[in-house]
Amino acid sequence: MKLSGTAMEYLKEASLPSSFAPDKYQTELNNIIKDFRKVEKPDVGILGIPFDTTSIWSARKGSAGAPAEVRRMFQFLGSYEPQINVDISRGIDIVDFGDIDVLHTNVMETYRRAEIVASEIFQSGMSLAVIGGDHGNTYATVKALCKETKGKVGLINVDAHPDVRESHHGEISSGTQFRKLLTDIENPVRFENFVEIGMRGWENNLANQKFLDDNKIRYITAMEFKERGAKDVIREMLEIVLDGTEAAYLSFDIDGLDICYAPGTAAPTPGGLSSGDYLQIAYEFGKQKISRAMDIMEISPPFDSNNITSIMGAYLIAQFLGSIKKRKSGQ
Ligand SMILES: [Mn+2]
Repeated sequence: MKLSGTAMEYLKEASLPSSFAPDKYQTELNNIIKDFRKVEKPDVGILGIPFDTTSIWSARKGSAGAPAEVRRMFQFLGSYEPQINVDISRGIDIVDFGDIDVLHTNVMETYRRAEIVASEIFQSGMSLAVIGGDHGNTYATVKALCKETKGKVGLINVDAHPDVRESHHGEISSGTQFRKLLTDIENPVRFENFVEIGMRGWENNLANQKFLDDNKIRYITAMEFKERGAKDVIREMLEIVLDGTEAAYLSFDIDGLDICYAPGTAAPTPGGLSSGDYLQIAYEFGKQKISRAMDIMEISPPFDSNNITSIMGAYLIAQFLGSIKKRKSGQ
């Protein structure tokens, strides 16, 4: 596929590691993902945003390194998942767009670049998996989808935190993006099409809670998730995001996972969802006809332990790819 000269100017090439154990019966994920310029009409693409300038948890920054580290973990993945019986080695065209050429000293210019590239990708009709970066980057990519659909976007945030703070000194950060997407852009997401899942923990504050309550935003705490179970919560989640919308977007802050599944993040939080819960959410979401994008934010490799958090990122990408294959093949 072709992107405009402007979009090409804002992209940097990213590399995938080569295969480690050739086996004629095993197709590795890295050998399935193609350069976007070489596939005419891809089904789904991967885009990195290596940018963590707006991280409000500055003591544990490092998510700018996540796109490279998550891609590095692709080398451990093949093409088939027995639980969902999906093989992505054929019947689906997957491409890598590389990374946004970010400017670490200029937040709004970086978001502008990400928005331009994401807009062109969405205009082509394909789906997109984004690897951040701090969670502030979600502002740019959701904004692109809102523009494309005049705000008819269903939005899910799986996160320990609601990220609906008021802007810090008027500026956006990794704690303000959802409030801005709901109240402060040209074609905002409607409150009734937004749901937050996994909220918990002592990093939170009452002012944000009041914003959710005042605007009747549906949030499902980690405790409620565990009491009801994944299946029931996912059913409600889909009802909210598919109601009168044209596109749906799933945003994962990796800290929605329990601290034991995601130590490598800015705000590791006890009492959270399991890795299986995350995979189930990604899969059930991706199977929906109007699911257009998923992002994985806040993986911070410098604070990771044995690559646990980065492997989880790679798994979520693979799961999303698998769900799109399933949708495509009508299985
Ligand atoms: Mn969070």
